[in-house]
This record gives sequence, structure tokens and C-alpha cells, in this order.
Amino acid sequence: MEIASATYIEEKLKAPVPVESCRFHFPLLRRQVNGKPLIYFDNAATSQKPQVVIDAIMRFYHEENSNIHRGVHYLSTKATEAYEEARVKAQKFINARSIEEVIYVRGTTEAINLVAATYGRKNVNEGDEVLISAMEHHSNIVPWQILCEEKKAILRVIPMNDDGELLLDEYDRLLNDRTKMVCLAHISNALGTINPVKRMIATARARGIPVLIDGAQALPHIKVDMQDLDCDFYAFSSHKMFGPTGVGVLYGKKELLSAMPPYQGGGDMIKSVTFEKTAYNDLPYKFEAGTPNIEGAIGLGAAIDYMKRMDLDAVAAYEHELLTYATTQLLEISGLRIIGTAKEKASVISFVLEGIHPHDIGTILDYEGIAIRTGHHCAQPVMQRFGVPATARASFAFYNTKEEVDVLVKAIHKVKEVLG
Ligand code: 7TS
Repeated sequence: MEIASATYIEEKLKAPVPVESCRFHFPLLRRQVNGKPLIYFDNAATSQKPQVVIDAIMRFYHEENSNIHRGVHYLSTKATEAYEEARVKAQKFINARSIEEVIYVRGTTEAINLVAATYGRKNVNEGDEVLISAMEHHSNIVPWQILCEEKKAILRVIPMNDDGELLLDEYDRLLNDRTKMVCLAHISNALGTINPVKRMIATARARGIPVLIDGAQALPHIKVDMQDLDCDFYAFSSHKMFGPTGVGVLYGKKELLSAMPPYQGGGDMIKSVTFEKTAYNDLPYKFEAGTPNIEGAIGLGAAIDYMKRMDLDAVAAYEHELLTYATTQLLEISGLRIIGTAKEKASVISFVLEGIHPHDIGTILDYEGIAIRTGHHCAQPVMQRFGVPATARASFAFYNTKEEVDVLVKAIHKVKEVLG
């Protein structure tokens, strides 16, 4: 197989990508599944990757593979440059103040665990409170639970209404002098709700309480701006935003990161080591022990370049149109109930069908080449809140189409015929 050259990739990376034609850049979307053209509606779990991302990773292994930050030789310098250039791309994409505030991690889960294990361990003590919301993914619940258990602190939860919107009055009431941290999803993966995080961050920060935002579901859909949001920490995963798996970013304000103890010890996170004492490295390297996911970071950089070629406002408008269309079509199916009906929603639709288990829906849709997710979506408390064991979830990206939604609706009618 021929590998695209750097110049070719660079040339391709300059052209704008209109929403209408982006689909053709994603090779996997051309395949068939079970003899049917694939309809990929599992984007909230992970997105597909455009050719330029695949090319960037292949090119790294064909031409530049080497370890970073350690060698003086040509390849190591090239690999280090590519890895660090990707960090600058991420910094600019989220409008962080400097690269010191952009820490590579394995993904959202590791980013949150890092903050809980370092900032949390240092600052949360017995009787303190950590405030999360009722719609968090397990990765923004369990690390805080572990911390609270260890520190004898209390985990408090902001409730939500039947549409899946957080109760802001309750939020304001829950903030108090013992609250040491607020941790919130920007967009819920199970409900699609877009939370008013800017307002919520401002309220907490006015009381001097730091806020962590779980942006795993936000980056693929909306523009995020760290300086505008003014949160203290923000976590996201590359694989949900058209980049490779195994890499993500923890954004943190420099003042906080500087004062935090390291997360893991090892190579690269040190300045000097003796058996008596180790001096830690500067930011962001203090939090990046060991050989990182080099090709992952480079792939993330390519994904960011790809997204920058799109008009992200046009993407948001297109996805909203798709969401409205799909919601209208699905609600015409008798016995179908949508879980998560917030006014501000991203293109995620969780639903249940009366008398039919979501796993059976998923299995029959798979015969039709349609990939949706079924289960609790790592948000069991959300399922408990809505009194369902699981939901079926269709989540859309900008490469999905109304025609695909029509096929989904037809297939759900088939599910009802077979199992209803
Ligand atoms: N936070 C949210 C809101 C998520 O949706 C996910 C993954 C995570 C955190 C964890 O991200 P990771 O990259 O570290 O795994 N959500 C999903 C999902 O909805 N289906 O599969 C994974």
C-alpha cells in the first residue's frame, strides 16, 4: 500500500471541508455490514476516522517512528517535533493560554482520574464535598467516589428534571463552604443534554470552587474555548473527535497544575533523579511519565487539522437539523419513548420501545447494517433516574444523513413486526 507523503497530506489539509462532502473522507463508511451498506450511528461511543488521520499515523510509522524527547538523532527529533506540534494544535483548538496547560493523557477517563488522584487527594479532606451531576458518565463518578471514600468526604449530586436538564436552583443551593470541587459533563452521552456549563462554572468560581468539565461528548459537536469557559480542568478523548484511540487531553489552569503533585512517576516527568530526591519536570511534562502514545498524538493533531477545515457552526447547524428530523420521525413510531428531551441537545437520541428489550432492537438493527448502542451507556444512575434498565441510542456525526435516518426508522418498524 502506498503511503501519502507529508506534502500531499499538507496540501490536502488546506482545502475547506463542506459538511455535504465530508462523508467521502471516511473510508470505513463505504463498507457493508451483513450485506447492507453500513449506517454508523454509534458516534458517541467512538467516531470514524478520516483518511488524513489514517495517513498521518501510517506516515509516522513508515517515515518517522522513534521515541521522543530523548534522542539527538534525526528520527527522534522529527518524532518529537510532530508530537509537540500536535500539542500546539490542541492548545489552539481549545484556546488554552499555553502548551503548559495541555497534558496528553490516555483519554477522558485518565484525565479525570489524574485530577482526582492529584488535585483531589491534595485538596479534599474529611467532611468536604465533591459535587457532580445526576447525568455523569461512570468515569466522572467513580474516581470521585474513590477519593471521597479514601478521604471520608461526601459526594453530592445535582438532580435533573424529567427532560434530563439539571436543576440549576438545586445546584446553587448545593454549593457551600465545604464544596471543594464541581465536576460536570459538558454534554451527556446518555441523554444528549448540553449543560449550561459556562453559567455553572461562573457560579462555582465566584465562590472560589474549582470546576472540572468532562468534554468527551462536546468536542465532536461544538466549539470549546477554555478562556471563555474559564473552567479549571477540561477533559476530552481523541477517539470521539475523529482521531485515534488511546490519547486525549487534560486541560488545566497553569496555577493549579503547577501546585499539583505528579500523577505517575517514571521517565520524562523528571528533571533530575538521585536516590535521595527527584526534581520534577516542568509543565506539561510533569504529568507525562513514560513513553506516550506518540502516533496517537500525531493522529489527534491530524484530526484537529481536519476539524479546523470544517465550518464548525455549519456542522452544529447540520447536526441539529439531523437531530430534529430524526426526533420527529422516531416519535411517529407508536410505543417509542425518547429518554432525554432537553431543550439544548446534541445529536444523541436514547430511546426505548414498549415491550422490547434494547438489546433485541440493537441485534435486529445490526442485521440491517445499522450500528447503534444499547445498554446503560456507562451511566447507570441515568437509567435509574428514568426507570429503565437500558436504552437504545442512536448518535449522529456530521457525516450521517437524513436518508440513513429513514433506513433506521424503517428498521425499527421491522423490529416491532418481529418482536412487538
Ligand atoms: N465522559 C463521557 C461523557 C463519555 O461519553 C465517555 C465515553 C467518557 C467520559 C469516557 O471516555 P473514554 O474515552 O475515556 O472512554 N462514552 C462512551 C459512550 O457513550 N459509549 O461508549 C463510550
